[in-house]
Parts: sequence; C-alpha cells; structure tokens
Amino acid sequence: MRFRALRSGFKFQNVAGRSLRPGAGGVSAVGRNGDHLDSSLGAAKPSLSPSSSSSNYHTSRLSHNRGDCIRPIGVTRHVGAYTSRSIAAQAAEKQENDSASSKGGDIEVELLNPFKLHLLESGPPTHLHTNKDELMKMYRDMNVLRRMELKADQLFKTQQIRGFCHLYDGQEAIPAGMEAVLTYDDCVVTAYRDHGTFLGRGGTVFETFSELMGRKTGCSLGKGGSMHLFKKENNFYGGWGIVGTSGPLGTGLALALKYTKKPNVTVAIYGDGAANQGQLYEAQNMAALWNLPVIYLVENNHYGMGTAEWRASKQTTFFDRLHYIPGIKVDGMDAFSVKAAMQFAKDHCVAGKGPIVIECDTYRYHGHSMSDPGSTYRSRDEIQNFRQERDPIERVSKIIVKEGIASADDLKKLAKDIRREVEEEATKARDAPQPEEHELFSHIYRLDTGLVTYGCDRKKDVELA
Ligand SMILES: Cc1ncc(C[n+]2csc(CCOP(=O)(O)OP(=O)(O)O)c2C)c(N)n1
Ligand SMILES: [Mg+2]
Repeated sequence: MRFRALRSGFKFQNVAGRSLRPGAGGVSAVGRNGDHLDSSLGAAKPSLSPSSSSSNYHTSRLSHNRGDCIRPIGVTRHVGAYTSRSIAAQAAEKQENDSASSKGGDIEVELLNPFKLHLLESGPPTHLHTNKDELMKMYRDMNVLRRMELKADQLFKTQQIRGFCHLYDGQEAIPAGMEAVLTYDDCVVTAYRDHGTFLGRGGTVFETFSELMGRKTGCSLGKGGSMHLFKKENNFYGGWGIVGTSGPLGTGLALALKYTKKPNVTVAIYGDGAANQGQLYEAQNMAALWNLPVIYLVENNHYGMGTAEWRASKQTTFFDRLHYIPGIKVDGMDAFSVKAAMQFAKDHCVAGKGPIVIECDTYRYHGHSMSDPGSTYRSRDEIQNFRQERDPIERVSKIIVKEGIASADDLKKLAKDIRREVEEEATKARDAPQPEEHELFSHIYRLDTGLVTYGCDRKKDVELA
C-alpha cells in the first residue's frame, strides 16, 4: 500500500477568530463523510507565488496566506479507466511502483507554494515531473487512508475499537509524498498518530483494523492498539505514546545506519507539540555532532491536543530552530511538495551532510483523539476551509481530471470501490480471533521462568509459557 499530492488560496481562521480571505473559485467541496469528489473539477488556477525560497509563504500564529500550490502543465494524455486493486496487493508493490513512478513522466507539476529554507543556499525543485501511475497511486493510497480513518471513527463510536485512537485524516499527503522517495531500507519512526505512517510503510488496512480492535491478526498481535503500529520488516519502528521519543529513537536508528555504512536515512516524525521537548534537542545535538543521516520531520498540524501552536511555542516555526541543522518548510497538504523536500533531504543525508529538518504545514480533520470533538479550540470555519481549500486528495483529483487521466466519474467509482474494500477489511478484522490468554504477558516478561501470573481477583492463574 502506498500513497502519494494540494491546493489552496485558502482562508482559515486563527484562534482568536480572525478569518482570512479564501482563494478564488474552482474549489470542490469535501463532504463531512470524507467524500471529496464532485464534478466541479475545474481548471487549475494560475500560480500566485514565486518559486523562490524567500517568499510570501507566511505563517503567523494560525494565519496563513498562500496561493495555489500545484499547477499542472502540459498536454493532455489519456489512459484507460482505473479500477481499484486489492489493498494487500498494493502494499507488496511498493518498491516496484516507486521506482516506476519516480522515473518522472510527461506531466509537469509546478509547486505553487514555495519552500522556506534555513541554512541552505538552494532547495528542492519547484517543478516536478510525474506520470499517470504516480498520480493514480497517490489518489488511491490517500483515499484508502482517508476511508480507513472514517471507518475507524465509526468503529470507535460503536465501541468496537476501545482505548486510544488518534486519527490521521487530513494529513494524508505526508506519507504519500514521503514514501514516494523512501525505500523500505530507510527507517521511519513516529509518535502515536501513526495510522498513515504505517500504511505508507506497507502496513495493510486489515492489520490496522485488527490491531485497533485487539485481534491477534493485528501488526502488534492485537496487544498494542492504535498508538503502537509496527512493521519492523519494512523498517517501521512505531508507533510511540510518549511524545518526543521518536526524536532520540530515530537518531539511534540513524546511528545504526551510519555504523553499518548503509546508504539510507531515518525519518523521525514528531508533532508541533512535541517539538518543544528537551530530549529532541539532545538528540539533534548528537545527530549534528556525528553527522547522522536523519531527517527530522515535523508534522505541524498547528495543535498539540487542544493547544494552539502559538500558545505553546515561543517560536512557531520548527524548521529553523537550530543554527547547526538546516531545514525546509513545506506545504504538508501537497504530496508533491513533500516528495520534493524529501528527495532533497534524503540526498542531503546520503551525501554525508548530516541531519536536516522538514516542517510540514498540515492539518488534522478529526480532533486530537476520539475523546476530543476537536471543535472547542478551533472554529468550524477553520476546519471547513482546510477541507475545501487545501484537501490533499482533492488536489490530486483535479490534476488527474485536468490531465485527462481519468474522468471525475472514474474517480468516483474508484473511491466507491475503495470504500467497499475498506468495509470488507474491517469486517474481516472484526471476525478475527482475539489473542490467546497465554499471550497476555508475552513480549512483556520472560516466559521461561516457571512463574504464574494472576489477575487481582486471583480467580485464575495463567502460566507464563
Ligand atoms: C512526554 C509526554 N508528555 C505529554 C503527553 C500527553 N500528550 C499526548 S498527545 C500530546 C500533544 C502532542 O501534540 P503534537 O506533538 O503536536 O502531535 P499531534 O497530536 O498534533 O499529532 C500530549 C501533550 C505525552 N503523551 N507524552
Ligand atoms: Mg500537533
């Protein structure tokens, strides 16, 4: 399974309720249920922003004001209608697809939101070449993730998922762009909002639902839940509940890569809230000192739980915090921008230039977790404007239709197929068995001690074997 895509001219409202001007026209609505397709897929707006690193890419508190981000250019090409494939089959095809799609293509995409650079003389390109395969893959993979999160919301509300559950919808462009560059020989580690990262690393919808519902078919055998998705075979190291830990863990993984002379990188993902933790700066000091191949990727969705970034951070930019680690600020709602930054950063690391920070400007549609309605500390307008003006899936849809790769109807059909597939995976996961009782303490204590364990009522001893 993989992912991959922007737009804007947006309006959104800051925490004080100040509302910013929406961009002009041509915007398709995203329904509350996540349906994002409609037939108003109009022509792309012209570039509003220069393609340089200094720019009008402006963030002040929660006030942003940018132009359209991707303007597809080039001659229309036609391909046949796409249908969805098995979700599991998509996961197995990553390497092959990546190399095919990363070879570029005949569709030129201009990133209309320029990068912001820190300690870098030049940055990623502002034009990318793509092709129908990559576009369709981005569309499909982001849709699978969106649909999975909407289903998880429903399963939680009907108490089939219990415990913690942090949803990722809205942020789909990050794994989409990131995984368009990485291979499974690169390492990734993140915090608890890990569903998207897991799918990007080749995890399946079935494994995710199984884990969320506590089934033994889950990627952590049903014993970890939403915050502890793992896929070690693809170098995905979690899934951690304690925020900020992904910084030191990722630094350690990068040390291992350097030590074993691998031409790879580690991506350590953390949020804007976590970004103020001390452990992160200790780790980054070491990474800079030892020139480690680590990309610190900040998912700046502008809130840590219910706290706006400006309430928690003296400095609300994260890519330029250290005078000894370079950084790039990127439109994190645009998979192509993320891809370009990621390629630049990976090349930087593999060339032995040490760590680098990528700050992705993004947004979560759901609240912090399922216990947070997400509407008390931010306005409905703000959420709605992100959905309408910057939705990552909608952005790719527009390019696809504009380029004549598939019609709006084809895409609707594909989205419907994906919805059905996700439903089926959820049912399969629900029907899977729970972990055996004797698994209760495995992976926690040694099993060969002859000790028995029991619950607080001592009704039943369980042998650790
Ligand atoms: C060390 C630590 N302190 C506090 C918490 C409680 N906590 C859970 S999520 C969270 C906010 C994190 O926000 P951010 O890093 O922006 O991630 P996001 O939820 O936006 O993805 C906090 C403070 C925690 N899990 N770990
Ligand atoms: Mg955050």
